[in-house]
Amino acid sequence: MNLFLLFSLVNCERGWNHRIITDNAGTISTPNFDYGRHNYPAYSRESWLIKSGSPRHHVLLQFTSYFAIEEDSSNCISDSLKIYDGTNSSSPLLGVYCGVQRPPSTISSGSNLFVVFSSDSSAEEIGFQAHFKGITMEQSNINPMVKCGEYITADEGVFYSPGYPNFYDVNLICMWRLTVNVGKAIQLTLRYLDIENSKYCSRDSLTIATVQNETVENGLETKHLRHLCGKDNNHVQIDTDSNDVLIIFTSDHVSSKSGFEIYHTTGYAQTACPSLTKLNETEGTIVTAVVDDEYDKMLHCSYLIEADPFNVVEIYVDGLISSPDCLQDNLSVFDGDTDHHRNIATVCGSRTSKVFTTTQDKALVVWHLDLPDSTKKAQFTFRQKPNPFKSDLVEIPKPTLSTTTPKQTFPDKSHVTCTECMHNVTRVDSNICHKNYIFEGQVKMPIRKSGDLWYTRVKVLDNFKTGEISIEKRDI
Ligand SMILES: [Ca+2]
Ligand SMILES: [Ca+2]
Repeated sequence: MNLFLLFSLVNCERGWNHRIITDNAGTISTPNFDYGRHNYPAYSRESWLIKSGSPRHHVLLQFTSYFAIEEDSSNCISDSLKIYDGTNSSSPLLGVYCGVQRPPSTISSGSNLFVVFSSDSSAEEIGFQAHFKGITMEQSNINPMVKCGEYITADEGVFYSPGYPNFYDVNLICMWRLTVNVGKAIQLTLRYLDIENSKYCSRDSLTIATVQNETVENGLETKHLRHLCGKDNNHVQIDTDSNDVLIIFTSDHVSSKSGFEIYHTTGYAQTACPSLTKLNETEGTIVTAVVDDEYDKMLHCSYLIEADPFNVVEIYVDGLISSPDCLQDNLSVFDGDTDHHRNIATVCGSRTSKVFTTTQDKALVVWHLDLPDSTKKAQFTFRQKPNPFKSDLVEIPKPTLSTTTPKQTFPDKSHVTCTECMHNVTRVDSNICHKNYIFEGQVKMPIRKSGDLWYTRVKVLDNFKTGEISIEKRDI
């Protein structure tokens, strides 16, 4: 009995087994998976972050027929498989699964899919096995008998679930990507919706998401607006703030309904650019949004350039056309990540060939137009370069001895106790890299000389960031 208790306790404390998978294709399965011959253990804590590694590739996850997870009467509380559309469990939930009905093929709207499996203390089953691979939107249609999904660039139109108004097929993944001109925002009206209903829309679902960002580093990033199933004929209107929208319809291998009809049109966006675009590449060129003459809203686009910690940012404005009045239109560069930092420059009119450099590893560039029109635009190039004021070695002032203190000589010993302590109280903040430490310090001697090395101790009186400091100066 004691032995059993001890064993349970150890298992209870088992941590999460988290994996990040960047392979283009592969297989995941529950612990001990053996094609039905073994069950997963109690207290399993497994997660997989599957990354397609490319903004063009979505993650497709397809389950084999070996699927059994303890089923309970309260929505998979005991043991469960959860699939999230993103990088972690804060991302939108696509489904929660237990029992013996295997999940539908699942696709990420962006470049990442997060899969979590957990089991409780009793009643284990054979678990699951699923194959994953990175696929493009063109490859996403997994049912060769059904044509579905397409790129749409028209400002207005209608599209339907396959076979509408007849029942849609089983085993579908259909993706529509609607892209219109910058400055416009896509509006959707769900004229008809009848999709097999399930908790969390885990079986059949319609997902509507906007494309937020496409970078080599982070892949395709999306934001869910809706994850729908069930019946709704109220002509729900969804006003996105984006000119780039993804709509994904998936169905599992049983039970169909008559699907959906979506009308799409465009309005003008509140702003023709995202409120904040983050840029962390080594260098790049940005051309701000060009709007058409009908666009009549204020334009305010912010670009945050994040350099490596030992770099600063150089910004080269080589194309600017705006009103000559900087109060109406301007391009502003700030020495930090917000507009509360020092304003390095504000330019307007027709200017070329201006170079600005930050003193920090972040720069904020803001492009503001009170009255945009199609002639106004800005172009700038950013580039990271080493911070000339920053190195691994922290410089401190050479200690000076007060005239009342006799000059010390250091015996040839590794440890020296000065007969008379030397003190040098000084502010050292101007000699310390601001990024790492913000403090006022009191440099306290004694200094110990060992070979060419001098050491000093710093007592931090008032620091704003936690951490320790050790100061070393060579070759004094
Ligand atoms: Ca269980
Ligand atoms: Ca279904």
